[in-house]
Amino acid sequence: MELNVIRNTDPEIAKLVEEELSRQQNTIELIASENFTSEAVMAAAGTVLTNKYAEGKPYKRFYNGCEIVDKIESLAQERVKKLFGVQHANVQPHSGAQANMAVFLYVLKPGDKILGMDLSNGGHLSHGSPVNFSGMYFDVVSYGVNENGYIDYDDVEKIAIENKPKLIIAGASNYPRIIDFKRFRQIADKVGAFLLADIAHIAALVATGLHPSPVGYAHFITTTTHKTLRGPRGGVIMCDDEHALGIDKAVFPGTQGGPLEHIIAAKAVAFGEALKPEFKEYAQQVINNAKTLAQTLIDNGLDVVSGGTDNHLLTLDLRKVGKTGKDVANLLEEVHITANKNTVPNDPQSPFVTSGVRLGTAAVTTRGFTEEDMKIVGEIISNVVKYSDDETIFEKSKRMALALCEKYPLYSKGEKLRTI
Ligand code: DSN
Repeated sequence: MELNVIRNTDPEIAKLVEEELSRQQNTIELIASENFTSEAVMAAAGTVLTNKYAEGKPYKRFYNGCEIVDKIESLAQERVKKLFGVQHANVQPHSGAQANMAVFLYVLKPGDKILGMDLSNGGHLSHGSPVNFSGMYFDVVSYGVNENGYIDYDDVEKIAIENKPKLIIAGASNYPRIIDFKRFRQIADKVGAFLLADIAHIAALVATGLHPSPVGYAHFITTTTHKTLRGPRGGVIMCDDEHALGIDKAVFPGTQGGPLEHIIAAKAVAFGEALKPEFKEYAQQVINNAKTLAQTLIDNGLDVVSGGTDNHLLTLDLRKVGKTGKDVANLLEEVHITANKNTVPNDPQSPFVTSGVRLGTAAVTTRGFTEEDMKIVGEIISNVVKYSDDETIFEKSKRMALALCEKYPLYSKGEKLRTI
């Protein structure tokens, strides 16, 4: 990372950026929605493109001087269309929540009914949570998971038939199993609903064929670009040509002003990286690492929601050991592991305390971690959960975590960081 320019003009901010780099370097990052971009993606995000206003879309802008950013945004569109095999893509949404907001604006009127996954069962804020615009402006019904931690599609169908939503949302922030988009479409067709697939978490797995694609089933697909997909922070909406105009208008002028062309350039770089065959190896390793981590925790006598994982994440269920997600996430931070507390299905604790910790492997896999490393990570987590009062074990856990951080340096120090 090139910090000299900032250092010369704003040492205060430069120092804090350095501190954050050091925190990332010395932490095993298991927050399931985070990743480490390549240096090329990061560099693209820090270019002169940040100076350009480009309201509108490529070759149909409201301001002059857009001939270069037109080419950049078109390239980003073409690459993401190829990556997912879709007819149309809008790469302007600033985030996943804004991508969802634009889809809602296009298909819904205030007060219309939507059916999404309940936040406490693994859904996302923007899928109808009462504290989000989606829960305030629309009439929300929710589905969850059964006692085994799986989506019960018969139950989703029953709720849909009873409530006749105008939009059904398939997708989650914390669901470790394969999502059956075909079944969701059958349910949507039965009640005349549109289907939105929010693949923010599993985007890289879908792009590489390691998770079934919603293309051909969902009317709209939204994703973020910064989770498994390993791009800059941002969102994308994909759909068939018949909805292209409506979706584009819902993004601008419907919900956003000028697009962030520097971020769009970084998205284009990330899509280019994801189109390379090596990216599939990365995505497969993400899954292998998550499975190994889940199995190591289970072998150590701990519970994992749904008994394992098919994708990049899993949730440790702490009810049996009588600890809270909040406490364990804080303990993990002390031993250089970052993860977030998360509710488990039917959680007796509040969302501020929770009985679970969500663990994801996208970031550590970028760093180079393999199954052998994940076994060590699983041992550290198990020790922290089971023997948090034992000073010797706790200190040993810290040393083990730091040794892994040393083994896989980040960015300019890190030859092992996967850049493709
Ligand atoms: N907050 C993100 C996550 O952690 O899953 C989703 O937007």
